Amino acid sequence: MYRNSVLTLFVLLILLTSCSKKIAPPTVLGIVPTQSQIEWFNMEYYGFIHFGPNTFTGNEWGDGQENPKLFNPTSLDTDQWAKVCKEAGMSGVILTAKHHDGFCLWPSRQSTHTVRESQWLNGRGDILKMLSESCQKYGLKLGIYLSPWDMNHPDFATPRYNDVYIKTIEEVLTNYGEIFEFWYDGGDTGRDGKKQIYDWDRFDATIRKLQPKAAINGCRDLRWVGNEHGYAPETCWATITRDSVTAADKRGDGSTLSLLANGMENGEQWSPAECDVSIRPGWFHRNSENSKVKSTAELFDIYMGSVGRNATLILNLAPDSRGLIPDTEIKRLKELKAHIDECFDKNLALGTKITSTNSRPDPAYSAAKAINNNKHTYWATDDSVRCASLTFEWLTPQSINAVMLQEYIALGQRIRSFNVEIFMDENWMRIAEGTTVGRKRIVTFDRVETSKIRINITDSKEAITISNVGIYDFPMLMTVPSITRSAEGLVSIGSEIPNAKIYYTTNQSKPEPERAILYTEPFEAMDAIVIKAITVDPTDDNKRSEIVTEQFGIMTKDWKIVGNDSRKQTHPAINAIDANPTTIWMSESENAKHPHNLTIDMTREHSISGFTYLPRQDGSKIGNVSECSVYVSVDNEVWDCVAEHRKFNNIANNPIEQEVYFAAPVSARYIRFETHNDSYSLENSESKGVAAVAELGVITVEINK
Ligand code: FUL
Repeated sequence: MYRNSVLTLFVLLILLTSCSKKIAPPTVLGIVPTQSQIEWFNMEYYGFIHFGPNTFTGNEWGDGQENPKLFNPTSLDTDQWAKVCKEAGMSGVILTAKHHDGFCLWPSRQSTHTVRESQWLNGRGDILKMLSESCQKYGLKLGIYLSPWDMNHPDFATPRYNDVYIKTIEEVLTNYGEIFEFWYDGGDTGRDGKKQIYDWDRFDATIRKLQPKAAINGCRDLRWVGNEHGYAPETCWATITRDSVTAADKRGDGSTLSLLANGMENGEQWSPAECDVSIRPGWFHRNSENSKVKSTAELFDIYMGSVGRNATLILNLAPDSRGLIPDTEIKRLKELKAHIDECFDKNLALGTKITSTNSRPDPAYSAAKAINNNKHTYWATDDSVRCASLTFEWLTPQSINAVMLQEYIALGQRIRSFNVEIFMDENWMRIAEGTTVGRKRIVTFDRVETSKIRINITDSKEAITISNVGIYDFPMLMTVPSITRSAEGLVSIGSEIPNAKIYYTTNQSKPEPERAILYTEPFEAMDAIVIKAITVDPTDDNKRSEIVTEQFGIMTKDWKIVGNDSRKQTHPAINAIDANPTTIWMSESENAKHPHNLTIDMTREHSISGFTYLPRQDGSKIGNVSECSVYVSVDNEVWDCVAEHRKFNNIANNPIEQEVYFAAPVSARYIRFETHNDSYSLENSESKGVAAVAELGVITVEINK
């Protein structure tokens, strides 16, 4: 009896000691983020505000010479900006306190080009102060964009400017509360022979001293994702080596952008991608783009392609000349928020029976930690295990179409690849796969019904850590139809929603089912045309998408090239009018020098009010024209210049179609495009002088606003 009690006590003791024995967390071999970097990453989705003299001139970039009196918003209200951002589900907002034109949205003592010199509030306003107070009021964090490049400051391109910029940093970082992010902007070295050698180390040190928690962009605490469309690539590492980016930039071989996009698996700095994109084609408000505000479906796709790919999303809103965010944007943002909420409302992984093929031998790292709604705990495998699965089982079959994974990034980013399988007909069937995971990875697939799903991590740099798994049934979003026109002039309208009805108009009226044409088959449109269309739910006429507007110019099918100064054999001039944006005209790269030109015969006279230039869309910047002139003629002999030295300022970062309107419509049969500069030459003088064109077109009809 006594012997038995002693034995029991002994066994109990052993059990107790083994239970309390803590297993160490996974070893860390790579780079991990600091607490502030994690907090920044968790901000996930925030706003950008571009506002300044450009809002009043219609330019994408000003030149610093604009009269500050132009800046005069009639009803500026930063409370409205903050409210809109808050209601959109954003966590903060970054303001272009100073854009490249040098105009300061606060009365800076370092400049004479500020709100103080404007008419707005008789020069007594301070937008930074107002926005900082509005952010406090609405519970948003504030960030600051301060362009180092300054086309106005008289000291720019002298060593003195570095001191000016530092004093400017000091002003914005001391007087306006806590700042969550500091946005340098790539920063040009200058124009017209002006070169500024920036003292980045001193700039960084000043920011760190004044706002130690602020994340700095430019491959410091975060990096630009390498495009302005708002998307991160599928493989996206949160680490990068800044020196490698600088070296790639110097080589000028075009590898910088993919390096920024993908990051580097073994990068030496923690610097996740931030996806910046504007809700409109341009960064600043202009009325001509009112019909081009991104649809809710486009915005949701961007959200999935950024937040869902281990990056953050900074979505730009451009207040108009009243100083207010327009209603269309507000409507889209609210719809986006409602859709995101609906998608993630019910995590079907919660409450499932979860098992794993491996876990560290400590309940603190069990599979259940991946679905316990606590981001500080996580499932982790043994140090030697780099490939393991989590299986989830429901009692009754569930409809699902999306899976979300989150690594426990405090221990670094580890996973290289994964896939998702469901159990069907006694077999595992793969429904999705992916590469990196990081802070958040969301994959979607066609809706399936299943009672068992398995997530296989197939490769990881170190032991696997997963802090959260979500399994969802995303509701359908009524996406807008897509409208295309073939090289033969046939217009097709399609929808990704099975059996959806599509209604359209060609007279610029609203495509309401009651009045519009029901789309049944492709139709011919050889002349310029504006098509407005909507998708309607096949079973419910009241469920309608937003209206999409597509504008096509005159068909270029019969057009001829009648003059061209230079071409590469592989890139003939005809490619500029072949209605195929993937083929380009490119001038000869040897001994290249602007101007280059291309003369088109439209074969008959048209009344034209402008022209369009589509830069190359293949990701390369070489040859994208940043300055051009346009001439027209009725007989190919007497020429009129209708656009002189027009600038496409942000074309290097945002190569979207450029529109140039003439002072008044002109009648012409011939049109000549003359290039003066290319965007690539700003960075890489060796490739200076090359011109490239994906498509050229003319504008004959204007869209009704
Ligand atoms: C770019 C700028 O040149 C654009 O104007 C815009 O501010 C964008 C966010 O960054 O580099």
